[in-house]
Amino acid sequence: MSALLITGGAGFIGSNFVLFLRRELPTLRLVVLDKLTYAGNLENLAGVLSDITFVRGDILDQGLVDDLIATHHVDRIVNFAAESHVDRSILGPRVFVDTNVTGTLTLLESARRQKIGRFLQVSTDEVYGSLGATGAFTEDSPIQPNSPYSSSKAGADLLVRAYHHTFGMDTVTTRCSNNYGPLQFPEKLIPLMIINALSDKALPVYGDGMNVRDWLHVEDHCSALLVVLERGAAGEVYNIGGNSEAPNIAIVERILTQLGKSKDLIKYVADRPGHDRRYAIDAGKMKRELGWQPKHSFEGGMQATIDWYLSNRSWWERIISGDYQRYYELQYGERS
Ligand code: NAD
Ligand code: TDX
Repeated sequence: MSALLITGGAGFIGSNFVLFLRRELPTLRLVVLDKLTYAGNLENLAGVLSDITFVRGDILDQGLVDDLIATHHVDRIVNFAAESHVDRSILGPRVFVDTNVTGTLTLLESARRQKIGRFLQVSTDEVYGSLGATGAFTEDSPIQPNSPYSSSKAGADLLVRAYHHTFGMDTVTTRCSNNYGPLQFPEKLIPLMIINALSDKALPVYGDGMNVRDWLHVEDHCSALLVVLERGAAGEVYNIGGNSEAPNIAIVERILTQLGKSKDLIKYVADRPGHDRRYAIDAGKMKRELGWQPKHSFEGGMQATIDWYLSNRSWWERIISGDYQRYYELQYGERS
């Protein structure tokens, strides 16, 4: 019987996708390959580990990927595995190219040689660069990445495109806006601010706090990915977004209000170098061609997310007690 290979399935979106598939398609065989970097957490999959095949390993390991595909009769791959944090890509870009570009190439090569049925590349709206005050990214917007992270994701997207055009591989690429929801690693804006507020620590807002992101609940991203995996057209790109734009400062204030904490905790700090001003996704193609729409409202989704972090303290307390502490010092220690 065939299986779906999910790479990066112990991270934030990947683990939500595994849990989502177990609920939606319980008979589908899942093989998860994850290196368990600082961002990968096997605890995210604790409830389903006995129902899936989990392999700790690197997407750069061609022999391992070849073996997994052959042994488990993998016929489709969804690639989440990546270095995903923009600030880390500014501190050290090399691993972003290794994992995001060369890692994707490694998967594509195994997929091509073994004639995989479909390859879904999970990409990001950040490959399009930054918007002015109006407009939204469509699938035809130029690729203009501005950070080492987004340029490495763009590099991977271009390889996926080339494998379709040159080798006739069945590939689909999704470009999603900012996700939020349960199990998000606390280096990202929303969980970082929730946890700092709960700990009465300063909330570090970059620049003037008016950079805009377009937020989508992670479960809506998962439902969109399944639709693209099953019904997307080969060689196509699909933008995924929730039509929920907000400036960062509004998100931070919302979190403080919901937690009953003082706005005095907000601390404006030095801006992120090359900080993209605004992202907004036009997800019209997903709606027109595949009938997909998000289900969560931003208000309800945020309320539920804050509640999740309140009731899952031990999950994030274990994370922030370890290696993450050293990154936090490096990233925020000297910032004024
Ligand atoms: P994450 O950092 O939480 O998880 C990444 C996972 O990949 C981790 O489990 C990690 O251990 C694993 N990984 C890293 N390097 C690996 C390697 N060499 N081999 C095998 N596994 C490896 O990231 P996320 O936020 O869940 O993002 C998942 C994907 O979605 C990424 O490709 C990201 O670019 C994309 N994306 C994320 C967002 C977002 O808002 N988080 C939005 C759009 C697209
Ligand atoms: O401490 C902070 N203070 C702050 O003001 C952090 C961590 C972030 N920010 C700002 C920077 C951004 O404008 O908040 C915004 C969101 O930042 P991140 O959570 O780091 O996300 P972003 O840089 O927008 O990228 C995210 O969305 C697209 C994901 O991390 C990527 O993986 C995804 O591709």
